[in-house]
Amino acid sequence: MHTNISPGFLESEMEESTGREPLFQVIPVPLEETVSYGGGTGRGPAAILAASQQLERWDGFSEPLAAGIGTSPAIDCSGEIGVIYSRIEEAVQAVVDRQAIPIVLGGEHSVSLAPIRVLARTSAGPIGIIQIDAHADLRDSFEGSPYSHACVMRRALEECGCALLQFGVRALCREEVDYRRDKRVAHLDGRAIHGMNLATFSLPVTFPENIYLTIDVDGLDPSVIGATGTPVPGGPGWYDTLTFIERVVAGRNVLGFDLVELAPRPGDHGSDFAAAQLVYSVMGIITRNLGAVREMPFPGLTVETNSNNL
Ligand SMILES: [Mn+2]
Repeated sequence: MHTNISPGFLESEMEESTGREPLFQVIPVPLEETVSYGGGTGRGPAAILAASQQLERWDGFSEPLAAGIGTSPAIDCSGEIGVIYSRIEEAVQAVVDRQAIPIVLGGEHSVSLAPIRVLARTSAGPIGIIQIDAHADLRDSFEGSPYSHACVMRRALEECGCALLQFGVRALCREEVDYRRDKRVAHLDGRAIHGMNLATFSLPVTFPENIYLTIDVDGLDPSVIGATGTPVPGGPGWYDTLTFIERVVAGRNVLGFDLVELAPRPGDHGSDFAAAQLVYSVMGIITRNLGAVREMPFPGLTVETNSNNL
């Protein structure tokens, strides 16, 4: 049953079907169940899809949509969390089966466990998770639920045996600090990133080749995306985040990614648009890493040297 009344991602710019299967498949998951502070994440996917209509095809380097972007009907998020996970896993599995890249739009961060389960199960080797987040999400249980958004990375580590690198974390509880130390979870926290030249960052050579990227929008500084349930000051900015993603993706295989926790609020189109742009920019980074599209950087600030105009 088709229940998705939102437009497809960047549908306004998609041309007639080329007969080729799209490389990217967007799966909207409007889950809002365990959010602890401000609500509204259930409206995140629709807001991102709406904002994506305003994106330019050109992302600054290439036209990622040339690789094809499909959008699935929104996942039914009614019922028990286990049933919801099954529905998400089924949708993700269908994308993986045709060797495309699933992109899950949350919804609260709990949704990430479903694509991680599928990819950990189907990947040839271990997968490494790159988590951009203000929070560690490593609690064993939160407000009575082991499937709370505050526990999602703990579940991914324990259920799926993934490696993990956290980026931008700056709000932790003692339990999480201890767990990170005991499990030797790699992390570049908000304070460490400040003033760091991320262009020289490289993942440890031992980090898995197959990676999954999970972007909690509260990972970025609230001045970039403020529309989220639990904003925390001191996060990485726009270009720091993109540079970091370029560096971790380089030479690796991105199996899928998600963007979660956007909680749209009246009058703040900027947050919705930044979230849509971030999704599209990550598509661009992936396609260029694959060599799937022609790369042609902006000329930058080069001054035109036509002497007739001087
Ligand atoms: Mn999170």
